[in-house]
Amino acid sequence: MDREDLFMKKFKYYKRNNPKPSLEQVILFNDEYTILKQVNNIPHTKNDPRTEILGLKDLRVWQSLAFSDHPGFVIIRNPFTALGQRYWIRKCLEEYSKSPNKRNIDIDTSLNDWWSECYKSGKCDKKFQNKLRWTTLGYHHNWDTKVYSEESKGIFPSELAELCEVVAQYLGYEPFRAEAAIVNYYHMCSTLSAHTDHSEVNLDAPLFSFSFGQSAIFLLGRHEKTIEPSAFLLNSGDIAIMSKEARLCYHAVPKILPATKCPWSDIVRPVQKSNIHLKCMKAEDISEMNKNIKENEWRNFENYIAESRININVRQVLMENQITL
Ligand SMILES: O=C(O)CCC(=O)C(=O)O
Repeated sequence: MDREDLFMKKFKYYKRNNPKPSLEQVILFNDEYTILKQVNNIPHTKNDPRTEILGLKDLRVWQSLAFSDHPGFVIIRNPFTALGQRYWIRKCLEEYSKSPNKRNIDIDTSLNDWWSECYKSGKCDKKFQNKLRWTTLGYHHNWDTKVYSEESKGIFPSELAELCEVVAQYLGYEPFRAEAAIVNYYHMCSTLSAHTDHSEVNLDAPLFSFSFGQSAIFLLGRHEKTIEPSAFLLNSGDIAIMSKEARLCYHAVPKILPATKCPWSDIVRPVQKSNIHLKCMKAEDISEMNKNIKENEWRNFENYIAESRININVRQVLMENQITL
């Protein structure tokens, strides 16, 4: 007898709308959670000088959770500032969505600037806006062959690589080189089916997954779909890391849920030039972060994220000493 696909069973359960699934078994990161499960807070006595310009809070207040049932899986609970959330949401919409990054909409259009095109007529073309489902950065993920190649590769955004470096250092996963990313754009009815991420040559390097906007139920299973997955609620700003034993586990997103908190709307404080110690930071980087304080600069992005979720999924492709594929 075939062994039951318990992953699919759970996926269908959380996906359904009528009747709505119970969220009783979903692992929520409220304060009671710490009593129920193992907490793995990494004490940091020193901040990293890059945090503020990357839109991150001081490392000393970050909260990371590890799970005894899922070794290698870690969640850092929203370490982003409100301004940082705005910065990364805007990057994904305005910049990472431009060609030559690859996008699902490339089949239908050759236009470079999807975000500007959405507002071409002066008001938002929602139908066109909702067509963007993914973009790929760095080594482009090949959805058919699942094989990366040197011939299909763009420049990986340096700020995103630096963000991953700070998170990797915090967790002690060094050295990590961000070389490929998928940015997923979810609407309220979107799902992502069960899969493993196994295209990378380097399957020891962790995978960093950043969530912004509306919340998601994230299912994490094991190496076979016959094992029942756990359901986690990912909220805006949460970073999920799949490392070690969890790196090759099945995972999926069966449901997007309305966010109960909108951390991108919390009080925004400007980044002060005097706080930035990084040698490579330029005045433009600070103003790029601070421009989203102005409501008129931020409004269109806020409207998008009020009904959407964005996930940035970053991988190292090559082995530590490898230069090309
Ligand atoms: O959206 C998510 O949280 C997961 C995305 C994912 O698994 C992927 O892009 O491979």
